[in-house]
Amino acid sequence: MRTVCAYCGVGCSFEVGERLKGDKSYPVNEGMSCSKGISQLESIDKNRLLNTYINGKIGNYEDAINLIAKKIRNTKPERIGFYLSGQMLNEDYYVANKLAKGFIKTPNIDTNSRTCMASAVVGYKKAIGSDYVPVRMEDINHTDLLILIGANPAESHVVLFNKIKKAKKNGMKVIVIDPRFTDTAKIADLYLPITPGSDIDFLNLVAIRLIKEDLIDKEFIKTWVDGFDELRENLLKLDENELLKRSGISKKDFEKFMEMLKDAKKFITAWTMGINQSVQGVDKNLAIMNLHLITGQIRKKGSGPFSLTGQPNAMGGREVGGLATTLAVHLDYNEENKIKVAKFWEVDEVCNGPGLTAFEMIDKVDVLIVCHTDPIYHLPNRTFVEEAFSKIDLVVEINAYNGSETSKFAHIRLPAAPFGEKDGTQTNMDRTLTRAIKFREKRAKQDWEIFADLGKALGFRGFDFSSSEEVFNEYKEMTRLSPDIDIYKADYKELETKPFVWGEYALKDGFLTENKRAKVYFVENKNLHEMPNKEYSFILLTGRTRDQWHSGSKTAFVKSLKKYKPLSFVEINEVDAKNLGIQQGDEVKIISRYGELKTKVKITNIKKGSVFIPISERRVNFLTNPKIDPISKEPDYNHTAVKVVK
Ligand SMILES: Nc1nc2c(c(=O)[nH]1)N[C@H]1C(S)=C(S)[C@@H](COP(=O)(O)OP(=O)(O)OC[C@H]3O[C@@H](n4cnc5c(=O)[nH]c(N)nc54)[C@H](O)[C@@H]3O)O[C@H]1N2
Ligand SMILES: Nc1nc2c(c(=O)[nH]1)N[C@H]1C(S)=C(S)[C@@H](COP(=O)(O)OP(=O)(O)OC[C@H]3O[C@@H](n4cnc5c(=O)[nH]c(N)nc54)[C@H](O)[C@@H]3O)O[C@H]1N2
Ligand code: SF4
Ligand SMILES: [Mo]
Repeated sequence: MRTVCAYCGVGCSFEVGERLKGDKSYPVNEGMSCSKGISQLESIDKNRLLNTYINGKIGNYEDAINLIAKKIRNTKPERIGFYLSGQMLNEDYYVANKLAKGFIKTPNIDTNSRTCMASAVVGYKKAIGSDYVPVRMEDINHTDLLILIGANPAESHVVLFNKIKKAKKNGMKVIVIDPRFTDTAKIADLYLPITPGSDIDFLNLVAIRLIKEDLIDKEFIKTWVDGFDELRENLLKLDENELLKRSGISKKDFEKFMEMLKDAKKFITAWTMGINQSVQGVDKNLAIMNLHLITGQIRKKGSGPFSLTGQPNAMGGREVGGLATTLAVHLDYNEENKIKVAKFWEVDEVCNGPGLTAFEMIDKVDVLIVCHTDPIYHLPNRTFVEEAFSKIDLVVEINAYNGSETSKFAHIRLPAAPFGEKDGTQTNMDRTLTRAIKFREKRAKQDWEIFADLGKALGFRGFDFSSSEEVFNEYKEMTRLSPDIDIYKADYKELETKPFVWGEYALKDGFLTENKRAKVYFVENKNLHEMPNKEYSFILLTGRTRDQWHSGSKTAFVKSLKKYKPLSFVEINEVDAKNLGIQQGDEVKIISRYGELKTKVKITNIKKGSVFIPISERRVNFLTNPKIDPISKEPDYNHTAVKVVK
């Protein structure tokens, strides 16, 4: 028996026995795995939510579904919201999306991927015409240089990191650009300690040098790229010294970077939350794409801009249509698409969209259904989020485990079947579709079954699915409507043993825009994020540790993982600590304009003026600021001004 990991976007396959083991026959992980991935047998039964709760008391599941249906009937569609998760399977996403957009007719269905990948989604759409990741993990075996900017795969994508180390042995060079000297930085050929928030300055400076030194691919630009003259003209107006100064990188290090870039015949740039989670997240993505488009480093093996997906099925969620900004299967909202989708779902019409995104919807709905995610924990500026939740008439939480922060605000709580007890498909970071296989008796309904029950209770047709396979088959048929997703070619049974990669030839005849050409955009660092000042003199960064998964609803209960990093600490630079009279292990208060928390000091090589708190510290978002990117609506979790008080 085998199944796919329910944690990160690498999407490792496991052999299931007494223990979970990396599946040797599977091309993505070739037998590799990580500590938290294989710990999932140990956590599966710990702290499970197994009862339905109605207003805090154990209740009956059918009663709860009927109560929700009644409230939905009495609420205007635009006041109803669905808050989903990049950890749901495609089948779960599909039924929820169909129910919301096709039948209840609310476009307010968004996902925690908004807090994660939204800036990359918009970046890809603007630059190459579609939310399409044009690089695969195996490309690192065919490149000369991997630039990791704002990503820490040593902790966040462990098996990919192992692949990186292997490729490095075969000659690939690695550059890491991060304000923290991370575990990833330890293997880098070059590490650039960038000032938080200044990535666009750095990337623009690189672009200027490439143009000035004639290292661009003019033929490629002529054939395939729009917007270059404007980009060039604007870039050349910028002051190189100023850009370098703002990036916080030394002249010597920068020149080393340029040398390595020049030496590389092919390069890949990979990024994650250090880029996406920003009030200028889209622009940061575009600045990366610019480099690849002006050098022609895209659409060929071993090159390209590679957004590393965080959650196991954030990609799948984007494909199905779980973002408020798309309708379904990569179709945006327009009349033609709405008619197509309505016809497919056999309804007169679908909802009008786009809908409210994650952070926007919480104070604008009367009914909110939260599934497989914990927004009270994960949204920024938690005091505001708690206030907004407490004003919603009906909050429904669907969770497999007890004790989420959101559960404290839920009027109805429904138990769900977790990893191991459910069946379906998920898409990893490089478009690989894999089967999640149920390998034990289920103790609750799978997420999609709950949405289907709600659909039936509301009297809608089209929710009589008898298995995940049936849902998958309907979904895969729907991808025939898609401009680029060819999942209709996949077979559910076959996926059990053999993954399917969609869109392998999507860029064969050009980019995914109407004129087949990509586009470059001039972007500038407008310093829109919170800046340090005299009072709040540090920038707070937040992120992952290797052995914990977000809020720790599963990993925090695993004994074997306790020997690693603690759930809560704050990293601070040695010099900053000394100036504040703080020592290793001291308890300090971290205070922002929004809230505060106490934790213990860990002295590290983090850039001076920055501190870092892992998100396994569940209270972290009492500190974070409410700024979001104006286009992608992704929060700026990484750049909040704070003070550190002993
Ligand atoms: N162990 C573990 N793995 C996970 C997860 C988990 O919870 N635990 N979660 C998964 C998910 S959902 C995601 S989204 C991914 C995230 O994966 P990553 O993005 O790799 O992880 P993070 O630690 O959030 O942030 C990456 C780095 O960005 C840096 N950074 C912060 N600000 C800036 C900046 O302004 N510029 C630059 N260049 N860098 C900056 C931080 O110092 C940090 O080292 O991980 C996935 N994998
Ligand atoms: N400060 C700060 N905040 C952040 C981030 C950051 O870097 N810094 N990162 C953001 C990002 S990228 C992400 S992805 C989010 C992640 O934030 P969340 O999605 O809120 O984090 P998780 O702990 O993964 O929540 C998953 C929930 O699903 C439940 N669950 C597990 N299995 C199942 C199942 O099969 N069915 C159902 N229904 N429930 C299940 C778990 O018990 C848990 O409560 O956090 C965001 N928030
Ligand atoms: S690397 Fe990611 S997918 Fe692989 S076992 Fe670890 S958490 Fe799971
Ligand atoms: Mo994420």
